[in-house]
Amino acid sequence: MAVCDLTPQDFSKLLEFTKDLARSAGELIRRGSTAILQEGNVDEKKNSVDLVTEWDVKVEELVRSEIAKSWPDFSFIGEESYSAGERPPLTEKPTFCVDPIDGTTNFVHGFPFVCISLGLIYKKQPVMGVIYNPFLDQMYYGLKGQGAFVVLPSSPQPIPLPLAKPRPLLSLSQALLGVEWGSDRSASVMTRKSASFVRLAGDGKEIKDAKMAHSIRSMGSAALNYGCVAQGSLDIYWEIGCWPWDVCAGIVIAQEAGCYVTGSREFFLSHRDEDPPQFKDWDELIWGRKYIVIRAIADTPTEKGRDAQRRIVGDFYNSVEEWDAI
Ligand code: LIP
Repeated sequence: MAVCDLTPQDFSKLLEFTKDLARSAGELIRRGSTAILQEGNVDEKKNSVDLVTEWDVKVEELVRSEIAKSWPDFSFIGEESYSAGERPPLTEKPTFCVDPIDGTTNFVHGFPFVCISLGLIYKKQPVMGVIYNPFLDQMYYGLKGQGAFVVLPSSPQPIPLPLAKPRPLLSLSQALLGVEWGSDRSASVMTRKSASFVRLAGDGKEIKDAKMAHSIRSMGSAALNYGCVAQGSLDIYWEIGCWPWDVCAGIVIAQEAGCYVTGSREFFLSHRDEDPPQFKDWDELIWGRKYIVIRAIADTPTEKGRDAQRRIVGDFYNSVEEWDAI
C-alpha cells in the first residue's frame, strides 16, 4: 500500500481498529479514574486550571503504541506528546490526531463527561473520528462520506446521527448553546467571554442586542460537545483555545451528521460560500484554535437548512467577541 493511497477497505479496517482501540483506552481511563479519585495525583500545565495526570500520558502511550503496531507508516499528533515538545509537521500522510483524555478537569473530579478522541487526518483533511466516553459507555463515530453514528448502552446497534429528523432553528433565541470556560482566565479574556455570554443569554429588552438563547451549557469536553451537536442535543458549540486533538474527530462526526463546521469569524466570513467538505484550508481551520459547529437544520419553505446554519453562525459571530488563544 502506498502510504497516501488508502482504499475504502483500509478505511473500514481503520474504523474497526479505532473503535476497538477506543474501548481498550476506555478501560484504562476508568482504571485511572479510580486511582485518581483515591490518590489525587494531578499536575498543572500552563496554570492551575490546565490539568494533566499520569493517566493522560499512559492512555496516549497505549494508543500510540497500538497504532504503531498496526499502522507503522502513519504519523501521530497527540496532546501529551505535543505538550512534551513534539512538533510533527502535518503532511499528506495519514495522521492520527488524539486527545487521550478530553475533559481532564472532569476526569479529576469524577464528573462523567470524559472521553478519548481519536481523529484521522488524511491528505490534510479530517476523515475519520471516534469519540468514546467510558463512564457513560457512549461511542460516537464517523467516516467521511459514510455517515456518523452513536452506540449507546441502551442500544448496541449503531444509531445514525442526528438522533431525530433535523428540526428548523429560526434564530439564536431558540438555541441551546455549548460554550466552555477554558484555561485562559486572564482579565482580558474573561471580560470578552463573559460579555459574549451576556449577549447570548441576556434579555434583549434590557441588554442591547442580547439574543436570550434558551440556555448555555458547559460540559467540559470539546469532543463531547461536537458529539452533542451531531446528535442534535445542542444547537451550537463555540470555543476559542482548543487544539486539533480536541476537535479533529468531532469535526468529521459533526459534518457527517449534517452539521456546519467552521472556524473563527474571519475564517467563517472568508469561506462562507464553500460547503465545508470542499475547504482548501483545512490546515488553517484545524490549527486555528477557534471553532464553531451548528447542528443540522431542516429546510423551511423560505430557507434551506444550510443557509439557516450560515445565517445563524453569522448572527452568533455578530454577538460575541473574539480574542487570541494562547
Ligand atoms: C479541554 C477541552 C475543554 C476545553 C479546554 C480543553 P483537555 O481539553 O475539551 O472543553 O474547555 O480548553 O481543551 O485539556 O481536557 O484535553
